[in-house]
Amino acid sequence: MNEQLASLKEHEITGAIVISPGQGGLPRLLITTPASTAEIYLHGAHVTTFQKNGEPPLLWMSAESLFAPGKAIRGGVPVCFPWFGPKAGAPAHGYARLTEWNLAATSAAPDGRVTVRLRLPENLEGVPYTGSVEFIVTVGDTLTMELQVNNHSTESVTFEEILHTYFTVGDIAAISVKGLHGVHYLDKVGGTTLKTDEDDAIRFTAETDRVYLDTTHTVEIADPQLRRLIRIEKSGSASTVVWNPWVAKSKAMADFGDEEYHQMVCVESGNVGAAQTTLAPGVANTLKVVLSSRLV
Ligand code: TA6
Repeated sequence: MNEQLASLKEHEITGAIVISPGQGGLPRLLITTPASTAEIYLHGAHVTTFQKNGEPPLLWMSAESLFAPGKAIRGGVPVCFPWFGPKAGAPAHGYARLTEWNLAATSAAPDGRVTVRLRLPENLEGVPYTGSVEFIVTVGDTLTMELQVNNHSTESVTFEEILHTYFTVGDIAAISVKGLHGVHYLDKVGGTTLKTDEDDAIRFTAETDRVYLDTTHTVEIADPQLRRLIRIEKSGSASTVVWNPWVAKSKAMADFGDEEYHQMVCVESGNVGAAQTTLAPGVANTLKVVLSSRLV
């Protein structure tokens, strides 16, 4: 066993957490609770799987995803930090999802819920950001994720952040996404246009890429085919992004199957664009998302 894996093994918890090489040989935590199972890779602090007992997987993963250093994992919950979207001469959605995070702590509560605390290495080469960034994942009947940024430098720091969550759906053409009625959004398909969501729910008939502005709303995904209602609650977040690549964009992504768009939708929670966060020295903030679901 290599040295890294040996030191990681100290964080295993009998019956709750097993740490072993996952896809691509990347270190992976396999989590089992009385209510669910989950997988977290140190690469990108990436939650790739969350599934409640008796339900289909809640998180969607592409069968074409790469699992390699310096490459993003396609699906699950990419942690996009300290920027969102493309950036000249830098990786899209920031470097956090391309970096191997440190495993800081693991714990199991008496009720079986498992908590994993991951820490982004500081002073990364060429990274214009100093501060501590931790990602805390709690697995149980629900999936709770908290991205905590603490500016312990002497300068203000400004960043974007989003948990770019991919959800499994039975058929994208049959689902509806509720909770954003009346909210302004930037429509990013064919340029960027400011619009207002006048519909009672979002339904999908084409590529959809929307950045909803100044919203703290809880969002629900109603899935008639899987007979499931998914609920996305958040705090410390003013932005919600809704995305499905549809046909052309699916074909254009090497790590995304041409027909996979039928079974996924992204509902992402964070602070992007004009909602970017500025922390004064010594100040911290937390982006928190709680995912729950029930069969209906
Ligand atoms: O959040 C939606 C989005 O910004 C889309 O525009 C699309 O680029 C998607 O993220 C996926 O980005 P990625 O870099 O992971 O391929």
